[in-house]
Amino acid sequence: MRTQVAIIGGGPSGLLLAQLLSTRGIESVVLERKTRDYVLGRIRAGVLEQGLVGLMEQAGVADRLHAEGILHDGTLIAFAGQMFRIDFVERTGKPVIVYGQTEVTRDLYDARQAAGGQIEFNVESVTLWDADTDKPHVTYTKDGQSKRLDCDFIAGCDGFHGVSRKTIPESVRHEYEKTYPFGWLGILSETPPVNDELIYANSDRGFALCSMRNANLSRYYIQCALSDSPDDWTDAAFWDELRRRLPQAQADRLITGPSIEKSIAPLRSFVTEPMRWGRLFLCGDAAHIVPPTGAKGLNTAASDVHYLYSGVRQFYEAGDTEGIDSYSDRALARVWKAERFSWWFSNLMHRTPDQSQFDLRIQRAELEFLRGNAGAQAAMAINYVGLPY
Ligand code: RFL
Ligand code: PHB
Repeated sequence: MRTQVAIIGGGPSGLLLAQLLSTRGIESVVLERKTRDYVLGRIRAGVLEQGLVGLMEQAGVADRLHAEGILHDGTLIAFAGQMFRIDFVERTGKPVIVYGQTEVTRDLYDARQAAGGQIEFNVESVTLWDADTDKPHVTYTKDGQSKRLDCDFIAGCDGFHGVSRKTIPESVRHEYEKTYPFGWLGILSETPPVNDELIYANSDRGFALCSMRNANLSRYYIQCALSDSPDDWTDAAFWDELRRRLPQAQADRLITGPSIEKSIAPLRSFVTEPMRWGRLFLCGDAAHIVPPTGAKGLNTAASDVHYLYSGVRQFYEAGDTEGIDSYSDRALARVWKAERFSWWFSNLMHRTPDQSQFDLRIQRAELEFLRGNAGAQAAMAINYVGLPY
C-alpha cells in the first residue's frame, strides 16, 4: 500500500492531522493499535483553546463543538478558605471552551469515516523504516497478516508510549523530564457540576479540581498518592475528600452520585528534542507531556498539528521544504512555554510531603499576589487561553 502521509496513532493528534490534510487533497493512512471504542473510552482533556477550535473549524468538524461546547469566560482559584476569579475575557479578550476530548475524537472519527478516510484499527508490531531517508515506510500486522505502507512522510502521533519517538536514535534524541510525587484521581459522574466555572483548589489536604463536560456530567479530580489505586477509593470516600478540599459554600452545594469512570493519572513534565528526524515528525504526547494543571496537553498537541499541517501543505502545494525544515524549532518554542506554565501552575496548587514551612509561605504569597494583581492575572490568563501559534 502507498500513501502520502503515514500517521501512527488514531488519537486526537493523528485524526486532526488526517482530517486537515484531506481538506487539501493530501492522502493519509492512520494506523491505530486499539479499537475506536477503546480510544473513545479514555476520559481525558476537557478544556479547548481557541487555536484548537480554529483547527476544528478548518477541518470542517466544529458544528457540534459550537452547538454543545460551553464557553468559559474565567476560572476560580480557591485557597485558605477563600476563592477569587480570573476573568479570561477581561484580561485577554478570549474565553476557553469546555468540550471533552472524547467528543473531539468522536467528531474526527465520524468525519474521517464520512470522507472515506483510511484508518486501520487493531494494528500490531508497527515498525518505522528508513525514516531518515526520502523513502520511508512502515510495516505492521493486522489480523495476523504482515503489511507494508510506503509513504513520503511519517507523522508520529502515537502518544507517550508509542514507537515513533523511540525510532529516533538515542544519539540524536535529547529527553528532558520532571516527575511529581503525586497523581490525580479523577471521576466522572452524571451529576450537575458544582459550579458553572472550573474551580482549582489548593487546600491543606492537597489539590482538587471541579470540572465538567455538560450540564449533567461532572468531572472532578483530587491529588492522590502515586501508590494509590482507583480501587482504594470508594465513591463515598472520594466525595468526602473532595468536600474537605473545597471552600465550605461549594462543599455544601456539591451534588454527588455514582462514578461512571474512575482513574488515576501520574503527573509528568517531559519534552523530547528534536521533534523531527528526517521524514519522521513527532506530534502531541509522542513528543511531550505536561501535568494536567492548566489543561495544556491536548491544546499543545493541536499546535504541533498546525505547524506540521502547514509544513506538509507548503511541501506539496509549493514544493517548498521551509515549513517542514522549521517544524521542530517552531513547535518546540511553543511547547516549552506550555511546559513552563503547566509546571508553574502545578507547583502553585499542589501540596507535597517535602514542602517546608518556607515553601508553603512562598506558595501562599504567590496565590495572594495572583489574587490581588492585575498583571499577574493577565499573565495567567494569557497562558490559560493559549499562546498564539
Ligand atoms: P494520545 O491521545 O495518547 O493518542 C495516541 C494514540 O496512539 C495509539 N498508539 C499506537 N498506535 C499504533 N501503534 C502504536 N505502537 C501505538 N502506540 C500508541 C494509542 O492507542 C492512541 O490512540 O495522544 P495525542 O493524540 O497526542 O493526544 C494527546 C492528548 O490525549 C493529551 O495531551 C491530553 O489528554 C492531556 N490532557 C489534557 N489536555 C488538555 O489540553 N486539556 C485538558 O483538560 C487535559 N486534561 C489530560 C487531561 C490528560 C489526562 N490524562 C489521563 C493523562 C486530564 C487527564 C486526566
Ligand atoms: C478536565 O475537565 O478533565 C480538566 C480540566 C482542566 C484541567 C485538567 C482537566 O486543568
